[in-house]
Amino acid sequence: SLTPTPADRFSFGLWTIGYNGADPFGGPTREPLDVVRGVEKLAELGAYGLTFHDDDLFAFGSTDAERQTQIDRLKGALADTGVIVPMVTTNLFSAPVFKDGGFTSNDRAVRRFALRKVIRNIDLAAELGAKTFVMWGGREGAEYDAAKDIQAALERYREAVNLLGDYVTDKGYDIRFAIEPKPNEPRGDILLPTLGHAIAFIETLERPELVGVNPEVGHEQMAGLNFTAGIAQALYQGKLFHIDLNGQRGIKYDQDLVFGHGDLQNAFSLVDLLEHGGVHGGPAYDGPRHFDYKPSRTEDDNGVWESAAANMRMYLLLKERAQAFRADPEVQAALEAARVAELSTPTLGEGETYDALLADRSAFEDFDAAEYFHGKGFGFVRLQQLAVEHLMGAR
Ligand code: GLT
Ligand code: MN
Ligand code: MN
Ligand code: MN
Repeated sequence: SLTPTPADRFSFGLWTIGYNGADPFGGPTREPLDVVRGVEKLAELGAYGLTFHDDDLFAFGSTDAERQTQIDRLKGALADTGVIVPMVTTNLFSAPVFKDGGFTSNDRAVRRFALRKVIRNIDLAAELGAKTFVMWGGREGAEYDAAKDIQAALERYREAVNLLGDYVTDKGYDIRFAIEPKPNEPRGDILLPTLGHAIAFIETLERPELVGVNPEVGHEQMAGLNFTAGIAQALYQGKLFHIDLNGQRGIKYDQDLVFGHGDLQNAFSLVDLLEHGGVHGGPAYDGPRHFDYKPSRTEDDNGVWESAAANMRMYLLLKERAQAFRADPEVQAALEAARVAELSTPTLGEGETYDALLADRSAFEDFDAAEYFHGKGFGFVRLQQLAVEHLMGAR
């Protein structure tokens, strides 16, 4: 069905539906969004979850009382609607104090403050039952090579994440961390710029099992990378803890378009992977389908909710198209002709050693590599044509 329900596990950041349209060139186009109204609207549209940064819910510098009032208002709205908070994150980028980063600022006092701010918000995440804590380090980086000792910065990043791992473990919190990569913006160059960098970094941690990634469609595409392929590697390495869905058109500033409104073919293959890429063809990922988009600056309040609904509808449409693609006998024949499943057969036989491989004349001496290819084209183009026809609704 194309009607979103909580079973679809769609979630939205409070900063997405709450984006007021301000940009580096001009002021806001919309009124601030109250969290209670946000939760009610999401419930009405069929979403199951709301996520937020501390500073989305209560302004930076709020008193304890102001902070508590907002938490209580959120809790009331959750209780009234059944909406849950699957993920929480901390804002270490908006306040001027973080202009050179939080965990990796050159200024040690800022790093200590950042850790305290995160720990305070982890306590809130646990209180609200969130299972994932996202860390997007948009200010962790530099514009100038001499200004940042990158190796020291990575060591401080590591120190911070190790400490937070100790904290949730000692507290007995059922929370895992998800690092969100981005190549640039707001910094000229951001640390852990792609999901590959992040996964390599995670392996250096004291508790790597507690830490995964939260890749965002647009962020990987800003680096010119294939998002679906990156997600496949994150899944392969057991590191896809969360996902930020949106749209991006090419290598430029972070557009945060509606999911599917950017590279539609890649969105199709992504949904196909998430829904059918599991070991037995079932879902490969069962976490929240989290939208991190920005309602365009041209839109009024009505456009905010139209675009929120559009994200979910795009996902469900793509899921429907991907199901039709998988079920089509011609697609199955094209997959067979392309020998896609053959890649799952190990290259060596069971128990075969390199000695046996070296003794196998058919693998080399008698293998006519020069002639072998004739009549053995893979037919990938035919397969792709079928995929695009399904995507277009032409089949
Ligand atoms: C910020 C960023 C997003 C991240 C958010 C999580 S903050 O809006 O642009 O991509 O997911 O901190
Ligand atoms: Mn983005
Ligand atoms: Mn973003
Ligand atoms: Mn994001």
